[in-house]
Amino acid sequence: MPDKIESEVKSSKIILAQGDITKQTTEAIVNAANSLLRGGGGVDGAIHRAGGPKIMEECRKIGGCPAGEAVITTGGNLKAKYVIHTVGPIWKGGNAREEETLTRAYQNSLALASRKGIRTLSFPSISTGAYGYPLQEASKVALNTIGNYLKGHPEIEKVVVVLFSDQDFHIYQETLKEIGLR
Ligand code: AR6
Repeated sequence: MPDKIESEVKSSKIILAQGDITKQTTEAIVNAANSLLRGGGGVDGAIHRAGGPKIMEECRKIGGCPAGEAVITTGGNLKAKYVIHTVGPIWKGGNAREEETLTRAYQNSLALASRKGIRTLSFPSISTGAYGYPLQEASKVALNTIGNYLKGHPEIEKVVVVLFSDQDFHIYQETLKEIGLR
């Protein structure tokens, strides 16, 4: 019985959304950054454009973030109060510990949110754009890691995974069903 309750709680806490993560109203949004924290294209570019120069100023002070780790800045002009910057792995074929690094990127972002008292946060699909991680495999890593974290961390109330394209959204939906969270 307790298992069932746990999985019900867990599933209702993970929400899939389609669109632009910069519009999210969760307390924090997660950025798929690079290890220099110097901005770039994709979701990183969109977050810095929408959030304004304050975020980059803070990133410069922090200096950098190795792959698999996470750091935090304020949200600048965004609706979100914070941006958690994490760095996913660059896909090199699957034998370069990509899965482990991607798992750590999600885990460390969630752990940082917990430490900061953040209860609601949004993730993009880390590493599946410029860094080339195959989407279906990445969706399993993302949703399993978030689901496992939420089991032991009731302080996090809601995690939104924001998918940019229709196709990505459908693949994540299928994965959520497959792994039993929907
Ligand atoms: N909202 C939500 N998702 C988005 C948005 C958005 N506004 N824009 C793009 N995506 P990517 P990565 C999706 O390339 O693969 C940057 O230059 C996109 O469709 O942003 O981790 C950094 O500086 C894809 O599914 O991140 C790094 O150098 C997903 O976000 C590098 O790219 C991730 O794509 C990081 O590459």
